[in-house]
Amino acid sequence: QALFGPSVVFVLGGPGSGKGTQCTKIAESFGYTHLSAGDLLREERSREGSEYGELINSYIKDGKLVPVEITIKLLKQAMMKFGWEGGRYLIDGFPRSFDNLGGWETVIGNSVRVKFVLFFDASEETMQVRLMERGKTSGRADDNLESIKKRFVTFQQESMPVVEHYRLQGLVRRIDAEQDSEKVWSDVQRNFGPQVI
Ligand code: UP5
Ligand code: MG
Repeated sequence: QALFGPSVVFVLGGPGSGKGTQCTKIAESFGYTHLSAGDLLREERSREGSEYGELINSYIKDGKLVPVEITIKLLKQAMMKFGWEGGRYLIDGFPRSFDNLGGWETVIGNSVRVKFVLFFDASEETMQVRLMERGKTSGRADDNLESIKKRFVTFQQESMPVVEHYRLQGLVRRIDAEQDSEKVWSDVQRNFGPQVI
């Protein structure tokens, strides 16, 4: 394990489980830099001159996982930009498949320490209601019923096995994400007290 490299907390959970909402709060309160893989992909999609724009757009709309090389490149670039040595990162929404995990291990491997995995657990019913509500104003290409259903399938088939992989390593801290935001936040905070940093 790297001595001075960055450390990361992976934040996983289904679409609309509240990852982004809680990561914003964690970043403010506990001095982490929040990197949402989805946000990085959406930025890259709209970046002038990006060679991946079209590709990213079609994967996101279909609720499929963008090829890991692209996601890793964006994550690594962001970590270099905000500071590699000693950086503390919340990586939101990655790794979401074994293929993602393999890419991480190949490119990043032991140069970054994975402290733990925060897992937001919520039912599809709850997540669907939240995403449909957000879809009224979000402008996100994937906040419609058809894409949401596809995102759920991808999450169950590809992402849950990664959560299970980390659970077997004793790295997963599960949060009941069905609760209202304030309650979720109070549970989340317990994982970032001085004793567990
Ligand atoms: N809300 C939040 N918490 C609430 C609570 N406790 N009670 C009531 N409402 C709550 O929250 C979603 C909505 O719910 C908001 O309106 C919020 O106010 C409300 P949010 O915090 O945004 O949830 P989050 O889990 O971040 O939902 P998000 O939609 O971002 O999850 P996804 O995982 O689907 O989206 P992401 O941006 O990570 O990925 C999008 C797509 O990018 C993927 O489907 C995939 O195609 C692609 N992608 C990759 O290919 N590879 C990657 O590594 C990452 C993404
Ligand atoms: Mg999000």
